[in-house]
Amino acid sequence: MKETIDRLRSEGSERIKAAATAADVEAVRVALLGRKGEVTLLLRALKDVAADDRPAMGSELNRLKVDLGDLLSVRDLELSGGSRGDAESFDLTLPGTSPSAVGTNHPLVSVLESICDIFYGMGFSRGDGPEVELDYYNFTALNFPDDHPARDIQDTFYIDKKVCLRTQTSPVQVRYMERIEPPIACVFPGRVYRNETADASHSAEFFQIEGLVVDENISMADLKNTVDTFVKNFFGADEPTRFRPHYFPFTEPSVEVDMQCMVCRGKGCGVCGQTGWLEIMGAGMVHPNVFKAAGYPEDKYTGFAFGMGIDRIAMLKYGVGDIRLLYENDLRFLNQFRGVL
Ligand code: 2NL
Repeated sequence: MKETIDRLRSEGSERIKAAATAADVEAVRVALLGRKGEVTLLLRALKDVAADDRPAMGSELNRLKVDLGDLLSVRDLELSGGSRGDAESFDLTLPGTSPSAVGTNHPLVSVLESICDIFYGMGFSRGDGPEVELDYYNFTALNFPDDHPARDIQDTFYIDKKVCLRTQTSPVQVRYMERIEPPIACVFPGRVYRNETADASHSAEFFQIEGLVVDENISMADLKNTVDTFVKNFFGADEPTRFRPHYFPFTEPSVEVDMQCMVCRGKGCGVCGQTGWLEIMGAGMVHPNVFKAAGYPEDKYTGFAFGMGIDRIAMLKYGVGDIRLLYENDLRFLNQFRGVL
């Protein structure tokens, strides 16, 4: 049997070397190692070898089988254009291929975080709460009368009679005041929902950030200074701001805050609708009824609150003309913010 093994080793490797196509290699594999191949038959004949010689013959035969298998694989690789033995084709010191699509923050998230950073700089902390909210916290505690139009199912998404998707982040602040005594300075960013048909400036979901400052002797002057500091830090220039009287159920007095248009510097242009001013937020002094709902003692505290749409702020700063672009996740849009924000 030893001679047969030696013959198969030399003949076998010659036949493998001579194989000129992948089909040739496969034919030699079948002839040597297939079910009726010469090596296979020899392995089967092992049982007839004298018991003393069997272990040595067995291991010799197995080695032959492995070696021929290796030669067949190498020949196969050579014929398909690869080369297993060519160490120079691998340079382990080359840098790896970098992944082509690493995720980034969405521009709205980047804007949200940079707005928060500015308020942290003024000593604010940050609060968070549920998006599915009791109508008590979303409306009643905020001094909305029972017949206020915002409560209508045409404006608000209801889960059932008493539960809705929050339409602003103010309910989080009522929950916060229930738990925490003044002094308070806190911002509350988050997603809010309104039952609205989407167009270039409306979306049924959008992001808002509200701020709340409560202590003894907080005044409208504190509000004005906070707003100006924010505008200076976020928009980067000394754009003046102005307060216009307004109405909200949860503040009294209430204002809308404008900043001078940073495109035309107040002269009037397409961005500001020829007015020279851009509305950036609503604000006011917290209504006593809201303090009452939160359980604060009467007449002890005053406070200001403000709310702004993060989408609108992001659109103003980056010249985005349609809010829907912020929710469609079209990479041609999103990739323009890569590394910019
Ligand atoms: C807007 C107006 C505003 C508030 C939000 C607030 C919260 C509490 C009490 C009083 Cl708990 N006020 N928030 C105040 C004024 C305006 O948002 O136009 N947002 C986009």
